[in-house]
Amino acid sequence: MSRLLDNKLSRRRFLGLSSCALATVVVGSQVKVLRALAKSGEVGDLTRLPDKSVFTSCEMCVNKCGVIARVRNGVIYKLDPNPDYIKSRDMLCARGNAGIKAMYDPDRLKYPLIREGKRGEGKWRRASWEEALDLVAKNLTELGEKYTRAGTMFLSTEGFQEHFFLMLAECYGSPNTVRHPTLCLASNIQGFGATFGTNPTPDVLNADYIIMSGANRAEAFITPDTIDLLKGDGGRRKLVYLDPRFTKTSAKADEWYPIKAGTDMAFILALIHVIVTESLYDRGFIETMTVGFDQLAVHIEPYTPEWAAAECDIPAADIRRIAREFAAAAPKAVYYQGRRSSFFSNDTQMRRAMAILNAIAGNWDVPGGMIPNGKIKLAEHVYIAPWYDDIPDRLDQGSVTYLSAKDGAWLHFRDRVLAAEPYPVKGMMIYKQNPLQAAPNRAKTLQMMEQMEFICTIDITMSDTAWYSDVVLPEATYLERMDPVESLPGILPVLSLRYQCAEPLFESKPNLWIMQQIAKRLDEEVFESFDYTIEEFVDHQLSNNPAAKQMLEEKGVYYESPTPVYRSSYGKPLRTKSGKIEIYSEKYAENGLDPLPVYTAPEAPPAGRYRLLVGRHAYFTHGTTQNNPWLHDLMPENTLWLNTQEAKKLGLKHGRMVQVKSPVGVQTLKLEVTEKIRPDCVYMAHGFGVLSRGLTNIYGKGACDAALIEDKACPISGNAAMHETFVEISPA
Ligand SMILES: Nc1nc2c(c(=O)[nH]1)N[C@H]1C(S)=C(S)[C@@H](COP(=O)(O)OP(=O)(O)OC[C@H]3O[C@@H](n4cnc5c(=O)[nH]c(N)nc54)[C@H](O)[C@@H]3O)O[C@H]1N2
Ligand SMILES: Nc1nc2c(c(=O)[nH]1)N[C@H]1C(S)=C(S)[C@@H](COP(=O)(O)OP(=O)(O)OC[C@H]3O[C@@H](n4cnc5c(=O)[nH]c(N)nc54)[C@H](O)[C@@H]3O)O[C@H]1N2
Ligand code: SF4
Ligand SMILES: [Mo]
Repeated sequence: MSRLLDNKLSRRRFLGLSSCALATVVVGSQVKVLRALAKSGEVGDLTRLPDKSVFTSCEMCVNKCGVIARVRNGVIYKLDPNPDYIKSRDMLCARGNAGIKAMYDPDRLKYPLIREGKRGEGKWRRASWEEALDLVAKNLTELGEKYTRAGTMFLSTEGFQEHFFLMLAECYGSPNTVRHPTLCLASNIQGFGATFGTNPTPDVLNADYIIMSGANRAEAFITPDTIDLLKGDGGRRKLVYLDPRFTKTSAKADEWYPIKAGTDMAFILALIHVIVTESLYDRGFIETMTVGFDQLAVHIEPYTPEWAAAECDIPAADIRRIAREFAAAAPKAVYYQGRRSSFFSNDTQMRRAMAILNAIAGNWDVPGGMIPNGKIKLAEHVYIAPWYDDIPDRLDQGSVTYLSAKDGAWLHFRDRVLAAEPYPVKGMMIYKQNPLQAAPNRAKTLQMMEQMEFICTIDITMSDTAWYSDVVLPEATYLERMDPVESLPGILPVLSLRYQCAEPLFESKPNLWIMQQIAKRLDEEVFESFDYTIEEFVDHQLSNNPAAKQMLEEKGVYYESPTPVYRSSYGKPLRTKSGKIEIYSEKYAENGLDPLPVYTAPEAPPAGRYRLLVGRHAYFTHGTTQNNPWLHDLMPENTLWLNTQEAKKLGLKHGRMVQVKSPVGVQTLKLEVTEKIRPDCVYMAHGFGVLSRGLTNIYGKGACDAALIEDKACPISGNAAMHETFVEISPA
């Protein structure tokens, strides 16, 4: 039989499952996956030429690399990179290759399921789509009557079919969409947005000097451009890297500083101090393109390198030298902001400091600088959402200074649900989000879910969140769907199209179909907005661009220029209040916020406790790929990184089980004694310690960071502050 399945055929696992009746009902039997595949034929001799090659795009992480699926007899036997796809070109990372196993995974969701026992007990009944969808529509209708339509929240995370889910929320009439940005990058969007009017992308391949802090690019952007970047370009480009941990990026950097966590702003303000006091900035650029430099010059006076050195554990001489080198390389010099900014509660102001340093280097929209993202336009999807008179404001309205009406503020929203303030929310519709792993303080998320009258999750696996739902609907995986065209922004913006590579296995269905079926049951008027096929939808999206349609068909990707276009923002007002780059933010001053970033030191870990850090691991995407059979084999569980000297002090040996206790939870996992982390921090990879017995590879393995992290947040953007939790470690 094919390599696609051999992983699951080990006798141990097979027996393990068949001896557990509950799990068998949930995940279906392994034999059924084999049968489904057998029906579509053997994979056969892999040396023969493939029958069919289909363009798609990887859904294993946000990067969306270009993929060509090789298909024989209806079975996908290999995923290859699409060489025409500029960013990913000739490679797919480990997760991208393992995408095939997301489809041929015995643990995948196969049928609609309806909960039988208590929530989280794991007793499920296989249901027909008809019955499951009727139940969803009935609950949505009843909840709407009881609590208004705002009484149901719609949680979702980026994905090519997310549009239809957000449309359902709007057409149903709930303002309460709660998306991932406040667990991810909301402070970056806010901090850079307040300065440049947008969150730009660093042009790393053309930069001569890069300072990267709070971003582990070698494990978060595992693409050829990262490899080009890390190769160092014959010594032309210098990479200075700041991370309390020694990561894969540290290994490739020219200089690595194990900065004290939470003090990046001190380092940045000191760089600005040197550049301003030594007049190393770009005067002409500052005069024509920015506002507020004079206020900055006064503001940074106290922030000397000597002061910063004591804060962030980086020698003053190095800070001074790095500032001079950065300024000398400018404008081909960038302070790289990364993507995730859910670190500390001062995150938005810290990102402002990053943006200001970039601005005074004059690196705006030039080669090697900070480039505003281009985006290729698609024909707009116009639909009419019904109007309901009784819909209140968002539940989290007013909870943070700058609330995104589309994304909400995740942790604030949860607090208001728990307080039923200002109104009750009793229904949850969830698409492609797994808050029981992703949102800090898992106990609180469970509490929120417990008080819900109805929870429906649409997923491809039995995630922890699905496990605690009432109805679970199986979406077809990305390889089994045609998806809408996605316009991916960036320095090299592209259009990406996912063609269907294989028939959906079992009874899984694409999200568009699921949304259509729910809409139809809710209201004929609502259904009108969903009444098209995916092919018709794609044709409409491309109706203003026949060249794009042709190139997508021929190459699986469309771009207008294969090389970056610079200076397109010059001569036009930026999307800030003044139309210029705002070093000093009037907007912030008017809102009672510091108009220039003011440093406050993070709380130090109390004696005997350690700061818990989270961050990317190259094999895994968030809490979603740990159970994937191929990736699971690479790393079957997570460990707690603890510095050697601290382990000695605690008398704890490498490999022993330890208990990790925070103010909100306790977890147990294996200790990894290592020099790769500062003595005041500990780290664990994300996505283990699951609650769901439907994830048979990882259930019972490792520990869950979300169960330990306290729910603190940035008051400006609402972004979660995931690195402000201190933990105690003791023998388990
Ligand atoms: N402790 C901790 N928490 C974190 C982070 C961290 O590093 N540590 N990272 C944060 C960041 S940056 C982010 S962006 C968020 C991400 O967290 P989430 O927004 O929850 O996203 P994922 O964890 O990717 O979960 C997505 C869910 O979608 C499912 N899924 C995958 N593909 C499909 C599909 O095609 N269709 C459907 N319907 N479902 C699918 C997966 O099985 C999974 O259950 O987590 C944040 N939370
Ligand atoms: N392999 C993989 N790639 C991914 C993802 C994934 O889950 N897996 N998720 C994608 C998503 S949604 C996102 S948002 C991005 C996130 O990717 P990145 O933006 O690179 O962010 P992280 O890896 O979460 O965190 C970066 C590093 O910050 C370090 N750090 C912690 N505290 C501090 C501090 O105070 N100062 C400094 N200087 N460093 C600190 C951590 O140790 C960590 O190594 O990755 C994307 N790519
Ligand atoms: S980086 Fe890896 S997982 Fe992410 S889209 Fe590319 S191939 Fe897929
Ligand atoms: Mo993210």
